[in-house]
Amino acid sequence: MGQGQTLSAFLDSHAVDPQRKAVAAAVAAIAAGSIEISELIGQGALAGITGAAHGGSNADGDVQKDLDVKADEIIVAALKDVPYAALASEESDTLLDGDPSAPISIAYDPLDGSSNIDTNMTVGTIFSIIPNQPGVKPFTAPGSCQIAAGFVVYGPQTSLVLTLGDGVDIFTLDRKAKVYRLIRERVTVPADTAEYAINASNHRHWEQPIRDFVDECIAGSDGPRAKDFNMRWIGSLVAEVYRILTRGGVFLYPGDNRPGYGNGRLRLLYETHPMSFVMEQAGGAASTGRERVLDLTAKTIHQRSPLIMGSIDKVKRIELLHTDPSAASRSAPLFARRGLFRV
Ligand code: AFP
Repeated sequence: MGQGQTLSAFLDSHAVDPQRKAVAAAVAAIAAGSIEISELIGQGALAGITGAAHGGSNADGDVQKDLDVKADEIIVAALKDVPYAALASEESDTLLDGDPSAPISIAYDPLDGSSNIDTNMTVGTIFSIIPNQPGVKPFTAPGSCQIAAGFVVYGPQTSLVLTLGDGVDIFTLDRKAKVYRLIRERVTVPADTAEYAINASNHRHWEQPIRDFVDECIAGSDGPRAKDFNMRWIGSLVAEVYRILTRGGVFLYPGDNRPGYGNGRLRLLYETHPMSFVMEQAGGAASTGRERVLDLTAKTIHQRSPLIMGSIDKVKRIELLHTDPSAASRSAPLFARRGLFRV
């Protein structure tokens, strides 16, 4: 492989047996569909894309935006010649059946982060490819059974992050040639960094271990971690993951005590499974706080799961706070030492 190599050449080198040929065809098809989605997003209102509600809602009750539905149509059309047994889409209540004897099935979120479209922010397409076993119901295996996964980030560049089970590679769209070209090979998550991403407005809804971790970060060099941290929250999973692959850190969307958020907001089959596979393949970790996300098996297509992923040291710290609450340094109240609010 070399920098600048096209995605199709990269995939050709992978396609050495029927299942891998099907994986290569699926990735190439999703990539082709993503080029069309990228152009639509880039045109925005000029192409009638405004992020406005489409009038429908998905299985989880999320209001569907015009581009959610259009992106799903594009991906389904792109996959028409790919040998899949079933498709699971965020935008569809039920599975889309294909050829039961096909070697793979695919779960995907055609447009993640769609609430950001009208604000001209980064969105993406996420996909997970699993082996199909004739006679076995699709999507009933743990996430560790995935054979490929990745996502497209529609940002300043349109880039495809891909794992075929042997590391993570990143391709950027060459808009003139309309092909993806390899820009980063065997990507690894930087280990020790000081950045965390969480929707801090939910602080009062979190379980104690999450509060403990975030409060430690906020305490910074005045607290038990003795170092300052930085925070990001983009509201678009693909952008958070791409940043972590670039400069490390940790992303948290935990379960919380809001009604319906006991397992967080993200969906297992087409968000947390694929992102966890990518993160582990890049030398990071992905957990619910109590267990490895890739050990989870979906009971329903749109099942949610907590997601805590990124640099291993941060994920392990958060898991420790779940298993050993005494590891928390709650004894040092946030402002006591500085006397900032000393009474
Ligand atoms: P939308 O697709 O509805 O915009 O949700 C995006 C998302 O699933 C994920 O991409 C973000 O990380 C997360 O939701 C943001 O959730 P909050 O809006 O609760 O912060």
